[in-house]
Amino acid sequence: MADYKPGIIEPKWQKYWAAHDLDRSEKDPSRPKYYVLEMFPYPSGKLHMGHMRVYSIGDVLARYLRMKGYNVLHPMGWDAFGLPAENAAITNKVNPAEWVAHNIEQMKEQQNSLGISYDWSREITTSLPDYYRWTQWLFLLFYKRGLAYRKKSSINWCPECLTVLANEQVEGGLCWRCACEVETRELEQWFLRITDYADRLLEDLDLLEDWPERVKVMQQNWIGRSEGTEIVFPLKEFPGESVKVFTTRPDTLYGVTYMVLAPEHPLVNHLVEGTSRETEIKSFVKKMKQKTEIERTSAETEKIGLFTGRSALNPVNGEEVPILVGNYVLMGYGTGAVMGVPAHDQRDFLFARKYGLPVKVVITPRETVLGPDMEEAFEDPGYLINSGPFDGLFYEDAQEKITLFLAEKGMGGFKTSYRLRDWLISRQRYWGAPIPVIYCEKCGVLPLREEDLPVLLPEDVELSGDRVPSLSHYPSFVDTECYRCGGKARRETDTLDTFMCSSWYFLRYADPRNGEAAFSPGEANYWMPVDQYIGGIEHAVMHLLYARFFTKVLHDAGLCEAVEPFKRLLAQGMVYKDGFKMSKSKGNVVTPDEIIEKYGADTGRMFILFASPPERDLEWSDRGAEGCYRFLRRVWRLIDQYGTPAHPDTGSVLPGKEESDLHHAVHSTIKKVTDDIGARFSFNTAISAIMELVNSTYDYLRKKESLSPIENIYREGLTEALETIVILLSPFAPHLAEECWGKLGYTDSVHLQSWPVHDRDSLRVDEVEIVVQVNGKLRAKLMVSAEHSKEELVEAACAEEKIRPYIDGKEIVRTIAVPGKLVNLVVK
Ligand code: ANZ
Ligand code: ZN
Repeated sequence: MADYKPGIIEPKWQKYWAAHDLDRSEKDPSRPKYYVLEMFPYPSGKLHMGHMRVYSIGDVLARYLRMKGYNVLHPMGWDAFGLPAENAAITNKVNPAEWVAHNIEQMKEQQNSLGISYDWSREITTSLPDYYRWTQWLFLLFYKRGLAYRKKSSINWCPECLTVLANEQVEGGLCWRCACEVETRELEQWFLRITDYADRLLEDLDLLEDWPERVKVMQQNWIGRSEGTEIVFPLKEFPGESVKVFTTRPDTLYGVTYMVLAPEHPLVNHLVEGTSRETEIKSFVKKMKQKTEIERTSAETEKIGLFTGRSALNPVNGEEVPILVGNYVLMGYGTGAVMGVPAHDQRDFLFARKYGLPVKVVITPRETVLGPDMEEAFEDPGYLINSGPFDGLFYEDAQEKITLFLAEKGMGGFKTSYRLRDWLISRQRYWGAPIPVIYCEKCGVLPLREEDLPVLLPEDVELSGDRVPSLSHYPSFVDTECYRCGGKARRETDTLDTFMCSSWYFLRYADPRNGEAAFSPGEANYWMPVDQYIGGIEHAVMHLLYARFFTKVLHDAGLCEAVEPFKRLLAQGMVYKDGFKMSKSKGNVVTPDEIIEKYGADTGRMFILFASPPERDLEWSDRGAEGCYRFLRRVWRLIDQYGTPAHPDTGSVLPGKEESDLHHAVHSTIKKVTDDIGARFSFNTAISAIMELVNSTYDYLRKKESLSPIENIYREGLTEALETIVILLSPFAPHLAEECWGKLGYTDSVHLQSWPVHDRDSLRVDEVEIVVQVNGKLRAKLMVSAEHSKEELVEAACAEEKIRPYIDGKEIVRTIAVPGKLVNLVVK
């Protein structure tokens, strides 16, 4: 009897699959397509368990769907630009391009040793000119469509990484990468006008039925649409001039007792110029500009205000309100100015108490009248008082009436504000795609022409200091000629944010070797959208939002039919060990290499998929891995012993009760595994179903063997069981399954087999149809096991898709279950 030796069979089959191009995919309109995509990695050089988990999930799907008859696209590539490569290059004194190339080779080898079925003919690397020329081309496309622009702006600057960070890259005032404190600076920067797409990015979340709700909520909050009113307050000391505020509570306009401007508000200087407060205010403004928004607005930060000595006039009653400058008002939101209503906003209430500003009640619940001794703001719904002609109105009606009144007087109107800002894409770093723009002494800012692409990164970089100098240090790169006037020009030396590279890579996979275009619409439209995208929750906002934005712009440009890039999204959980996230600093890392070495890739894949559903966190356990290894060995022995033709084949026995039980086990397993993988990604339960089938098969053999002679075996039934086990196992343990398939006498690949279909008749024996009623009305019929208990019947009824809409969000007050007949759910 041969031993299970993954160290020998795994490399053997990996070579075989590669030599036979088993995972190649071509456009084929005659077959339904399925695009499975795992987020491409940054080429750090080493795969970790998190990688192994995502790839295992993607690979099970890809292999399963191929066997189901889909034309599957399952590509892999490298998100290779960015800071880590640059830093590693400095540390190791190697060129970033070389470092990246070397790491890619290593990681690819590791991926292959896991038996992941990628179509390597479609591999892409974002730092190679054949890719980044199209990233540059896309920048030009955005520019032509008015979606890329340059402006001077105060930006988040990381003093450690020496680069600009997008707002999304600042977490709690700290750089997301190096966790050092972020500063604010003024620089000319390139932006993409993502705010033009805010509404569509928000509304189209509704199209994404198969995205996790929490990811959609995160995107929603990030976009942050808010409907309110803009109100114009004339300035008392400067007739003809005014300041605008954005508010969601125009109904409280009569309760305004002060106004606060953001430190960066353009009016601040003007208001205090030449007054006694000038110095104090200017130094406050300067100090505030050095802090990040997050710091300034966090709940713990004390709200500070300084009086300017100037006043504004309330447009509805002409009342004078003092103007302050405050740390908590942000220039980037609304208009950068707020009206203070201490009686109805708790933040304003605390602020007013602190600075001795009056509190004026204008909203009251019907019965009570709130007095001046109130202890907190009244933020609830109510009716207007002290509000002139609007007294007595319910607050919501007042919001509309007051806004219309203001609009009529030309003093305001309805307004929608967004939290989302335009996307800052320039980085002052070497290792990125150069922004394809030149500055001519005569002609000014000029985007390059398509034929000038790619703008190549210079390769002879200096690796002496503590960072690779930015492109501005390479005169041979900077100095150029203007294509329009032939005069002297200078190249843009900023590079593109790497999130731009990853915002369209899924389209490039559709047509990766195209030298004439980023991709051809024919290929893209066949493969897109990605049917299943798999990756970490850390990309819930930035990457996914940017990719959605790019897809919409490309759609508008007529280059792709899809309006959303990712039909279905799976955010996989984290990998833990001993209760902590696996990390070098915790010293609890288990590497894929160790696992392959010890048990083989198949065991590693099985354990990862068996230990926890994909969205949940996974706790690594050596015992669990050991268990999976033992299971695979058990399968191996089963096939080795009974699958080989060496075993006496009688073929003469007729099927009896045992045989029909085994047949039944085979088909109910097929059904369960198919449902679990295909409909629910419930890989762990699929694996345990296969384990049970292996047990049932051993049970059958044991019973038969006890009735020696062993010729009692019904060969046909046993073969069916063994083949089914091998095929069902093949997406999970592809190498072992391939080897076993050979032992069963086949010469083709198990991965080219069709996925089995369960035999309905064999299951019907003990399945019965029941009707499900909700409040006495027939809503569905379903097939259930005849042995279901009352509880199981109710459970099955509640889980039925057709029933869900009738019970979701309702309370089930009573259930009636009659086995073999019906379930009635009484809901309220
Ligand atoms: C007066 C008022 C009275 C407000 C009241 C609220 C309650 P959302 O819903 O998030 O859009 N605000 C406006 N611009 C601001 C800025 N740049 N920095 C800080 N705060 C700002 O919030 C809108 C509310 O946030 C606005 O409505 C404004 O305060 C404040 F009883 O105006 B409100
Ligand atoms: Zn010129």
